[in-house]
Amino acid sequence: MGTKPKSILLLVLSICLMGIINMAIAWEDGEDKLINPSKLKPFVDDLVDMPTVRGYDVVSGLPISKRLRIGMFAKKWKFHRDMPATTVFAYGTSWQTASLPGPTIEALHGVQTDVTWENHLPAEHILPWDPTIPTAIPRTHEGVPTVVHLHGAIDEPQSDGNSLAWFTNGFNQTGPTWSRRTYRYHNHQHPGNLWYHDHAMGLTRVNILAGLIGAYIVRHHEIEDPLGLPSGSEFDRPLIVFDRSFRTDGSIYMNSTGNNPNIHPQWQPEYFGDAIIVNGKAWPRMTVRRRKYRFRIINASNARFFKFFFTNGLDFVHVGSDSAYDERPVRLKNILLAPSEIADLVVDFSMSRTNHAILANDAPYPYPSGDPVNVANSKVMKFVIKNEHELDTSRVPEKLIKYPTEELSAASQTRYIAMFEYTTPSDEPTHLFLNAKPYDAPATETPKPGTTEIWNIINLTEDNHPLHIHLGLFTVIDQTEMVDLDEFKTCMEKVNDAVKCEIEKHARGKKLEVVKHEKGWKNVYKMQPGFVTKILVRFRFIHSNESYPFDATADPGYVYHCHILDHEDNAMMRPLKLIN
Ligand SMILES: [Cu+2]
Repeated sequence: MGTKPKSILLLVLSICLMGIINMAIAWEDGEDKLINPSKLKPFVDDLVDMPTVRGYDVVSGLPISKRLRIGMFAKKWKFHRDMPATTVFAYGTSWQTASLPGPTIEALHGVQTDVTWENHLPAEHILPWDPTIPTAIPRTHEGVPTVVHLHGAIDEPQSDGNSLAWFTNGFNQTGPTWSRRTYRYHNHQHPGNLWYHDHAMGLTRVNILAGLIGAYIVRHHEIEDPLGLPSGSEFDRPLIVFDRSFRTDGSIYMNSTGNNPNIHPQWQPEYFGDAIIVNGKAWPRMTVRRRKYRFRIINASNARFFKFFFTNGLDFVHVGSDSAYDERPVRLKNILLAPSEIADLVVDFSMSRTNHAILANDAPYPYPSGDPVNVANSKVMKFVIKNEHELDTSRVPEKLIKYPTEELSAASQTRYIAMFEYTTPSDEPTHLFLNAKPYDAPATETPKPGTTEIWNIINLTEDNHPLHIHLGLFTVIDQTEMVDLDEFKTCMEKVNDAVKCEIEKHARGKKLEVVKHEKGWKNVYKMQPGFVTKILVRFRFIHSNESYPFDATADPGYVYHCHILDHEDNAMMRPLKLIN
């Protein structure tokens, strides 16, 4: 007797408490109830390692090529201890093993990896879709179009993941440039860091936001082992970082109303989320030993730049940028990473005077003149450093890898690439173009295989755009501010010809120095607003200086684009068609 009223009281109390907790972690955004990220406790989930898949077999001690089957699956994923599970799209060798990010593919230089990318996704997308931007639309309006691009790969056009080579579940429906089920990755290129991700026309921002990303490493043991860098799965790890917002039911939140809904019902110029996710966990923690670790950090955000630093002052030693090693290591206090850029870093925790280090971020968003970071998105992850000192035989050598360089005078062609943003009279962006041309206008960038070209990227917008070129790698020569920008812009809007608009007369403002750790070979670079950035693009291998062993002129060709995914989709992307 008497226990009944007590248990009712407990029930009422707990309902009240749950209501208070719910109010504390939820906030309203129109119809959507969102999780307030500043109320989620950071550093409570352990960092997760993605499964590893070897892109080669070993027979009698020798590596031989291998064919992998990697699927895309809808499944539930737990981003944070205190959040309900989230439906995501994930890559994996099976539904059970699919992960976010997908498995890390380990490839060997000189050993071919074939991958059959299979779409097992449901009929409907989990995120909003905007049919008014240039986008893949299946005939039956059923299925999620996908296609996989291996970012940083030097391979034939048919395996490059052309945006219009998309396919739906079971290859049921395919895009106009689709040609094959199995992609061939030769791995003839220099060792380094790549990543695979979706690239479907007009859907890249939502397919990647849903989770279709993964790391791919090309290793070359004869060249890399003597460097002595931290190695093995414990001390050499990819960290894939991105930002997301969630509803209280755990689902990924993306605003389904555009900033100009009369023109584009859904499309927004930039997606930002406040929860920072590393290897699929929100603000994870990792216990490390007092020694050196190598982290291959990939920024897989749609639009967020990260400026990473350690709150306890620990240094980064930068050893590679994007897919290529630096010539020499560079010691840094912070590192700025645009969407899709990769930083290959060594961190020596034996130098830490504290027993923990928080990896933090202070890049405004949009970059560089947007909002400052807040409590939630200024934190990335926490390293808990063990006390015991230990013998660490790994090292950072004085010299890493030097690739053949080239004089500007060797360039066979000079091109001008202008970045345009278009807005309504009230200054709301409607779309962005490269060279004022839509994606489906005939290719104007048509280099010859084996050559080197100078590209001048003219940023006429107010934001920094990370420009990514497929196939070719480049070095950044210089960045020069434009003077009398309005006059030049007015001319460009009328004539759209940088030479006729006297670019040389305008490109004579202050110069920005290319920072030491970004002087090597890159495949994406941050194009400063109001500046002309001169790059030297090489359409042959950087390590051997040899031309490609495959037909780079084949259809459907390649692309180059802004890697802010919301820009790329609408439609800051142009064909790159090699010709003989
Ligand atoms: Cu952009």
